[in-house]
Amino acid sequence: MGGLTVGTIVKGHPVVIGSGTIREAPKGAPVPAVIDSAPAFATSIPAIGADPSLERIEAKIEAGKRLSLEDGLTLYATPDVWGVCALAHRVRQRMHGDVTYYNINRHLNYSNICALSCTFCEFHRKRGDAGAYEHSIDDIRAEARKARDAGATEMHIVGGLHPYLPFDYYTDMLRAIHQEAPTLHIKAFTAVEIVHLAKIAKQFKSADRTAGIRWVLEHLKESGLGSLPGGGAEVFDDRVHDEAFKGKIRSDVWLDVHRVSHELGLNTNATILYGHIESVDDRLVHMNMLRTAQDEALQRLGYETDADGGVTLTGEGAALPTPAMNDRGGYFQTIIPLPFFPDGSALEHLPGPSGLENLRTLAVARLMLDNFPHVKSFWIMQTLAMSQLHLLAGADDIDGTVVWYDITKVGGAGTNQETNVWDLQRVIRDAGFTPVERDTLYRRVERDGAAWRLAT
Ligand code: V47
Repeated sequence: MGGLTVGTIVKGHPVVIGSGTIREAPKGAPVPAVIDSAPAFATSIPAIGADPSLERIEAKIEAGKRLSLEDGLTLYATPDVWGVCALAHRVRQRMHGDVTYYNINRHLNYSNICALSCTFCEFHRKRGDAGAYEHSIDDIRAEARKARDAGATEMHIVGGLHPYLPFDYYTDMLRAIHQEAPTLHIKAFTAVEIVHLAKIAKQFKSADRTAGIRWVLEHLKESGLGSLPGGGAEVFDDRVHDEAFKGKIRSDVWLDVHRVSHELGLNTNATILYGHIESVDDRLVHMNMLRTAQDEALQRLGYETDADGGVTLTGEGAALPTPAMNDRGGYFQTIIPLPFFPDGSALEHLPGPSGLENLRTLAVARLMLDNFPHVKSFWIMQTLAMSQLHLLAGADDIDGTVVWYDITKVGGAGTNQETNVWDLQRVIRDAGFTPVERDTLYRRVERDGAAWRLAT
C-alpha cells in the first residue's frame, strides 16, 4: 500500500514526524513555533458528493460487500470527510435503525503499579512512587457495593501489570465482587494482563502459550469473569510496538488471548489507539487483522462466509450474533477507537489527533469492520460533545456513566469524570436517536431507579 504521511507539528520540541516515525531534528536546529509540512489529511470543505472516488465504495457498501485496504486508504485520503461519515452512518442505520445504546457502569483500576513503562501511558507507577496505589479486596468489595447500590450493570476492571500480587488476588477479587453484587457483569483484564497472570501463576510456556492463556481464562471465568475489555491492542504493528510500547504483548499474542476467550464462550471488545506514531496504513492493517479474527469467531458460531471468504454483518437484514450463541463461542462485540492523549506521557511532544481525525477514524472503523456488531464512542476520551458527533459518523453506542476513570481523562490529571443517564440520553436524543440502555452483552435493560432487569 502507498504510504500516507502523518502531519508534522511540534510543541516546543525539535522533533519531526513523517510516515508515522519519530525523527530528531538536526542538533542546533531552531525550534519553530509550528512546523507544518504536509497536513495529515486534506481539510478543505468539499461540495456534497464532490469526490467520485467514494462512488465505487458506496456501490460496494450498497451491495453489502467487504471494503479492501485500498478502499480504506481512499476513505482516509478523500477531502470529503462528511461523505465518509455519511457512508458510515448509512451502514450504522442499516444495522441499528434509530437506536443508540448506552450503559450504566463503573470503572475500577485495582492498581496502577506496572512492570512496564510504555511511552504513551501516563497511568503507570512503580511501587513507592508518589501516587502509586493497589486496592485491597475489602476496598474492591466496597466498590462493588457502591456499583450495585447505584444500579450499575457492569464493572469494568483493568490495572497495571503488578509484579508482586499473586494469582489468587485476581480470583478473590472476582469472587468478592460476585458475592457483593451477583448481577453485576464483570468485564475485566486486557489481553496483556491475562498473559501477565499466566506468568504470575507459572502457567505460561512460550512453546505453547495458548495453554497458559486458556488456564487463566478458565479460572477467571469460573470465578465470575463475564467478558474481556478491548484495551491493550494499541496498533498491531511491530515498528510502532517497539517504539511506543515495547514490553507489551505483540499483536499475535493479543489475538490469541481473544481467540481463546471466544473459544471459551466469552465475548470481548477491541480497541485501536490512534494519533501517535502510527501511520494510516498501520491503522488499516490493524482493522483488517481484527476483521479476520472476527471472521473466525463468527464461523465458529455457524455464520457462512461470502464469496470473498469473509463474514459481513452490514448487509440489509443481516442477523447480528447474540449471547444466546455463547455456548458455541464468543465474539468481538464492539470496536472502540481511542484517540491518543499526549499529556503526561513520554510522547507529550506529539499533538494528538484532531476532531476531524477522530470523526474520520471512527467512520472508517465502522466501514472497514463490517463484521463487528457495534462501534462504541468512549466519551471520556472524546468528550461528550465529540461522542454526539460520532453518532452521526457510525457509532451506535456511548460508554457509559463511568465513575473513576484513572487511565486517561480529557479534563487532565486529577479530574475523575462521570456523567449521568440524563446527559447521555439528552445527547442521544438531540442527535435524533432513541436511547436504549444495554447491559455489557448488548441486551436491553429495563430500569426502575437503581433496580434493573433484562428486557424480555
Ligand atoms: O489499553 C493508554 C489506552 C486503553 C493512553 O472494552 C490511552 O469496553 C489514549 O481499553 N491516550 C484502556 N489512550 C481503555 C480501554 C477501554 C475503554 C473503554 C471501554 C473499553 C471496552 C475499553 O487506553 C489502553 C490504551 O490503549 N490508553 N494511554 C493515552 N495516553
